[in-house]
Amino acid sequence: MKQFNKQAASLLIAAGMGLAATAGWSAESLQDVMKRRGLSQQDLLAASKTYVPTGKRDDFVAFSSGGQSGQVIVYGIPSMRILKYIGVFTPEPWQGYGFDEESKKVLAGGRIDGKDITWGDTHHPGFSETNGEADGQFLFINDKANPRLAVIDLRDFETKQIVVNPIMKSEHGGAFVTPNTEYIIEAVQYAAPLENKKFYPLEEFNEKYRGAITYWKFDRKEGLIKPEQSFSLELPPYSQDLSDAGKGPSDGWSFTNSFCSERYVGGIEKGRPPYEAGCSAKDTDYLHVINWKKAAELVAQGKAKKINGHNVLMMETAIKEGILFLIPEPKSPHGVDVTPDGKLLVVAGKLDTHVSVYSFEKIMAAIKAGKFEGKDPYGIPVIGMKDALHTQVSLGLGPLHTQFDSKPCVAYTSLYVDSQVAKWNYCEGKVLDKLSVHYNIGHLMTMEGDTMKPKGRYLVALNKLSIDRFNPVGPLQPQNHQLIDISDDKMQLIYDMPIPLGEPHYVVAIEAAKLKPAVRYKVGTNSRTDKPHPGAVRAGEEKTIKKGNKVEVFATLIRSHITPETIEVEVGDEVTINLTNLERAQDETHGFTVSTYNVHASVEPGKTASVKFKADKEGVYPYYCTEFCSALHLEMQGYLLVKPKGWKAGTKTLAKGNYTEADYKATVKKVVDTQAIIDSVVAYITSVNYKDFPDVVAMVEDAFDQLGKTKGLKEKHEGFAAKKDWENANLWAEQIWQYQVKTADLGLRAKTYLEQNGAKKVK
Ligand code: K7E
Ligand code: CUA
Repeated sequence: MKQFNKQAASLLIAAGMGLAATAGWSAESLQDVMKRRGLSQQDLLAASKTYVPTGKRDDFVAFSSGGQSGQVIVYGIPSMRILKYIGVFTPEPWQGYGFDEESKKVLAGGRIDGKDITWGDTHHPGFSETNGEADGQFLFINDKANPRLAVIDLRDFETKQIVVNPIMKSEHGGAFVTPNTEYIIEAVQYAAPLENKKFYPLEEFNEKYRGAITYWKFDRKEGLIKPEQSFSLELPPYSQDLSDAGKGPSDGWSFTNSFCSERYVGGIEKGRPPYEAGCSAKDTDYLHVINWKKAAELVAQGKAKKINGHNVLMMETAIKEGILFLIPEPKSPHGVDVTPDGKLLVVAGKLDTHVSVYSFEKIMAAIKAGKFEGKDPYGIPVIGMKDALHTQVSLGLGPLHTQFDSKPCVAYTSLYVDSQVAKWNYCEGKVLDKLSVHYNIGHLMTMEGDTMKPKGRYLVALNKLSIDRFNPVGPLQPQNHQLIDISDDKMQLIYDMPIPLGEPHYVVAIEAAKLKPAVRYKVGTNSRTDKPHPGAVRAGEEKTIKKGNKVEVFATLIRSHITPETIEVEVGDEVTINLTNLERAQDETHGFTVSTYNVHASVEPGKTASVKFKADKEGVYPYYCTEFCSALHLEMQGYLLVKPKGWKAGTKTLAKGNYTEADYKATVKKVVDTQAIIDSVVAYITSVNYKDFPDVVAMVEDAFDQLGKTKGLKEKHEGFAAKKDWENANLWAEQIWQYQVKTADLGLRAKTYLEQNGAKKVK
């Protein structure tokens, strides 16, 4: 390092940049920068609230829907730095998602009628909860276009499961979890017949088309949804929208709103007024109130009907058993949000200036007293709006979604038409503050804001249009996530973040400290099932097995070679390559691909992944590691030889290099010198309390693992030297040096880490 600084200094002097010039740069003051860049005090304050200096981390981690990309976007708050894209419904090449066999199986879970669907319209991510609080274990997200739900394990941020809704043709209101993640709620959007592939004309809309709500059973231990233990409720064709689960006093109940309870069927092409006119004609739609705990009991008692092999409680049963009620809600609403204490429900009608706050207590009282204002056309009891309302507050134009603060009674509602966030008090029903956003806000989100313990501090406005906020990139413009400081009485806009991957309808954020993702797998793990991978091998056990026309390779990856380095098959063979990454060090991922066979795997430390293809073309296909993993990364390569049928090897041998005794001696000297460096690093590491740093322990383990591989090589190169085989002598000595370089690399990294993290001398 010292040497590098000296070199750098002499380079600078050579380039004519003397000390005076350097002093000039460093003299630029904060005021100078503000002037030069045209920044105000306000800008500076905002910058200091969002800037996270190098080496520091964000307080919250956000998981955003990736909209039409079918992925999830992970970013930090307040820095708004993107941390990851998680492949969910769509292949994601970097992670090998959709290009290795393990992830293909996950995606195959999302096939509909035997067909791959390789995109998704993701809308609402939701965290798993324990006692109504986000617990950081799992994330769920829905696909509106092709009614599906996915499970992401937050131990490794990988998608583990996709399930297809058995009775819906589209869905929007997912994923919402019950307070202990007993169920994940998914509600239909556009009504259709519940039976699969059943045709009914639109004239039979009221009789044969149906809405529904599905309660997916989640098995936390296995980390999987259990379709056979899940069930649905048949609902009227009212275009059900978003849901929320009750909590605290309202636990056991769930609430779902709707927007086209007119049951209007459009047909512009036939001269009929369009859907938008017919679906907004009435002043109210219906909030659905469902007792899911009782519904689950009824299903267990066998009161459900099987539709497409799935348990469905029919409306008739739900009405008879008293578990389904409706309440009028104004007007074309978009979502229902239960307050953190579970006592109130907030509904905002897009075409009304009000938010309506309903009281769970009043709803229960009406149900208990049998006090209904009537029935809907399907016989569902309707509770009078007046009997259920707590208060109504006029907020502005186009109110959509609501989130909650850590401060009691404080809520934030998005105003789509006004392009504003309204801060208001839902207990007393008054507006507290308004802030303009850019532009046309859809959802908004506060930290853990839909749990029982919101954390306050920040709010993200998810704006549909960005218009003039960013450098132009053509007609398709990014969306704009705006960060708002909500710690004071007045909201303050502090950051604009372009989202370039799709329309993220919703995002959820969690305290970073609650997430405890692993940095490595147990060696030989299939990350998609979390079980030992049958294709895993340890160092020295690599092999290729051929049975008929099936070739299976059991390979390992470690800096900087792939074992084996040649794979020989015959044209037409079906090839499976299992790859185990033997590394233990953090972030030492290797990638793997074979030229033109459209396979790719990302093999993180400890993981085993496999790729499979038919070697249907004669020829020579290089394979290589796709992650720049080490100085000799480019050399992490090999050849797949696809030979013609019946091909016989000739007598020609591999060409030899031109090595002399002097080359060999120089290499041996290099090995001795490098060992001295390693010894000094080891002396330092063992002189301090390195065992108190788990990350360092892993690095040291890996370093010694690399060094251990030199065993026996000294005897080997000396043996060849004795026979004056300078090529083999030199190259085996060189291989020792390669292992030493990796050892030194890890050792130096460990040393730097210890120095920067205050390691203490031990006696
Ligand atoms: Cu766009 Cu929740 Cu799907 Cu509102 S949703 S904006
Ligand atoms: Cu391994 Cu590059």
